[in-house]
Amino acid sequence: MIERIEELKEEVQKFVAEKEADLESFRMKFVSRKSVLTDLFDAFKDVPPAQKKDYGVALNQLKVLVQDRFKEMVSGLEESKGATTETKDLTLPAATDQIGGIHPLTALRARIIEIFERIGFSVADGPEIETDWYNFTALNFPENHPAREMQDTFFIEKNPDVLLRTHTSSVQVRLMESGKPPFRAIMPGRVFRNEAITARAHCIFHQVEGLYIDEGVSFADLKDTLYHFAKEMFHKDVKIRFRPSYFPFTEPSAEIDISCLICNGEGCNICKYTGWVEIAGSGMVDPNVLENCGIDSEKYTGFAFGMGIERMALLKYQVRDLRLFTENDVRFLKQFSSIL
Ligand code: 2NL
Repeated sequence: MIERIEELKEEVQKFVAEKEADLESFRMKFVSRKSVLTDLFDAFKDVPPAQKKDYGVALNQLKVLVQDRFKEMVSGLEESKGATTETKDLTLPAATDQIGGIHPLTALRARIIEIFERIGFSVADGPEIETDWYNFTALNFPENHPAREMQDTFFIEKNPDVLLRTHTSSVQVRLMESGKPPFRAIMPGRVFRNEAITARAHCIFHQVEGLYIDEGVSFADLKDTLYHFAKEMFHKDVKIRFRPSYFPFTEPSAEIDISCLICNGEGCNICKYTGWVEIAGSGMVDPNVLENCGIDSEKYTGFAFGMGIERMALLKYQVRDLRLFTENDVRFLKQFSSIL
C-alpha cells in the first residue's frame, strides 16, 4: 500500500499541465471526489493497526503534494493566459514606491534632544522594567503613595516588586548612583501607567525628563533653562509661568505653563479660557533623593523636570486625540512630512 502511495507521489511530482485538458485530467485523478486519494483514504480503515501510522503519514504527504501541485499548475496556466491577452503600456512612467517618513513623536523627541544638547545636556537611557527601588523608593515615594497601588502601575512581580517604569526618573537614579556630580542629562523614553485609554491619556506614553546636579545650582537655573526650552520649542515670544506644585522627588516643586499658542493668552477652548497651557513638571531635587543616590546634599543641589512627548505634540500640532499617534493611519501621519 505504502509503495503505491510513493508511486503516486512521483507521478504527481512529474506531472506537467500544458493545457486546460491536462489540468482537468489531473483534477479528475487526484483532486475530485472520485480520485485515487479518496480510495486510499477509504482504505485506511482496513489497514492493520501496526501500519496505520506510517500509512497515514504517507497519505497526508501525498494529499499536501497534490494540493500544492494543483495550485501551482492553475496559477501557471493563468499566468501564461494573461501574457497573451493583457497589453501593457511599456512607455508609462514607473509606479514609484511610497516613501515612509519619520513618526511625529520621533521627530518631536529629536527636536527636544537637540535643544537640550545645545546647552550641554547629554542623553541617558535605561531599562523599561524596573525594581521598586529605582521607580519609587529611591525617589522618596512614601510607602502608601497611590502610584504604588496595583491599579495605577503594571506589576510584573510582587515581593520583591518588579514593574514597568511609570516615569524615566528611574534612569536619573541609575545615572546618579553610577558616577559623581556634575550631572547634566535628559532621559527620553517609554513609560507605562495603568490608565484607561482616552483622547487625552494612554497606558503607554513617552516622557523626557531632565536633571542638572552640581554645586550651586539654583531655582533660577531651572527657570532660565526651561524658559529657553519653551522659546526654542514654541515661539521666541512665548511667555512662561511657574505654579507651585507637589512631587515626592522635588522640593520645592512647580508646574510649568506657557502662554496659549492658539489665542496668545487671550483665552480659548484649548487653554480652557485661562490663557495658559501646562507643558511640564519640575522642581529642585529633594535632598532625600540625592542622599539615596549617594550624593552629598550639603554640597550639591540640582533641578529636575519631566514632560510628556505626546502632550507636547498635541499642543504643538493641535491634534485633538492622542490615540491617532499609535493608530498608524497614513492619512494622519502624512500630514507631518513637512516638519522633518
Ligand atoms: C511631570 C513631572 C517631573 C521630575 C519629574 C525628577 C527625577 C529625579 C529627581 C527629582 Cl531623579 N525629580 N524628575 C521632577 C519633577 C517633575 O515630572 O509632570 N512629568 C510628565
